[in-house]
Amino acid sequence: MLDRLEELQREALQKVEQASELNDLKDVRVAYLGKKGPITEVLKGMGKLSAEERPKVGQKANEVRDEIKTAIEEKESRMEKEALDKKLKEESIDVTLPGRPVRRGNRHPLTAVVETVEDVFIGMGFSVAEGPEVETDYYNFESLNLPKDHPARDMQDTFFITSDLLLRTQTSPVQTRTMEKHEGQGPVKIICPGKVYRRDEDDATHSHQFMQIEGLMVDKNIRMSDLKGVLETFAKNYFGEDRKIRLRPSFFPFTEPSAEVDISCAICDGEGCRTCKQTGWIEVLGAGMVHPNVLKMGGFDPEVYSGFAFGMGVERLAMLRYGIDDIRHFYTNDMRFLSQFK
Ligand code: 2NM
Repeated sequence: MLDRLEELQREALQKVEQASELNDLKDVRVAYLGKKGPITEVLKGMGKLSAEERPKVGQKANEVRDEIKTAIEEKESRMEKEALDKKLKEESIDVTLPGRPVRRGNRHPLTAVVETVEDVFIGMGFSVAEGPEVETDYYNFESLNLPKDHPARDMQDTFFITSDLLLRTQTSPVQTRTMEKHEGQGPVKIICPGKVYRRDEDDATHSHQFMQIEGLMVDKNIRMSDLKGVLETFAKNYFGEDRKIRLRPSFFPFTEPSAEVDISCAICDGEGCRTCKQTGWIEVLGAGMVHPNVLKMGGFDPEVYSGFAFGMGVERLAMLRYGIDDIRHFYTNDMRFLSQFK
């Protein structure tokens, strides 16, 4: 019987050795240590043994059972540990890996230009004023000294919503609205950036929707030289320290006198090139002294107050700054274009 027990032990330990999964060990446990297993059988048959043999066989059977049990438990815990190690390794995260870069957007080039121009004028003490894009005939035309029969009011040029409501054709109505708020008390120093609308055929240089920045300064003793100084400071800040400006006589219904303002070409430094059409100058602004009628309608006494105003196209500023040849690029939302302005 002792031999039989040793044989069982060898057999069981070998099977433990060969077990490749936890289920195999379970089988070994049931087969050798279970109630119907061979060791239990041996113990049951002990009654037939002599008093001398009985304790020896009993002791051996207990030893064999303990050895098998220990072997199973050791292997079990080893396998469990291996399974856990494997899982941890497979599911581990390398926290030292560099992150996936977040795609960074950028401002639209027109927004960038507006903000740059705003900074220049804020630096000279101006505030930024905004107003509605849907305007009344009064604010868009009447208050700006554009009489009823003026060609700019033509259906050809203006998007009318009703006979009295329209999409503003300039940002000047914001300036009348701001003057009204000041109730005849200076100073007024504002710039008005924003979208404006005109019934144009779209081409490389025209769009039915575009952006303008207009400026207005009203106070006592404002003169043409103040306008020149402010615009020269703008030209130098926006286009470069070496820029010069020149004023040519012109006409606008809301200013008198009026001028076209040229800035010396930043590309050829005034020598003449393709961009300035060999003139050395680039036309960038319209400007003038605010017409007395406009001051009056804004609530200011033209005998006491005077002012200057100016206006410029944002697309044109952006096209000159970045060398863009077609205005339609600004509105087609092509990422190949837009992502170049980071
Ligand atoms: C321009 C050119 C000249 C202008 C005039 C006014 C106002 F409201 F004071 F009458 N705002 N903007 C003005 C003057 C605009 O744009 C080319």
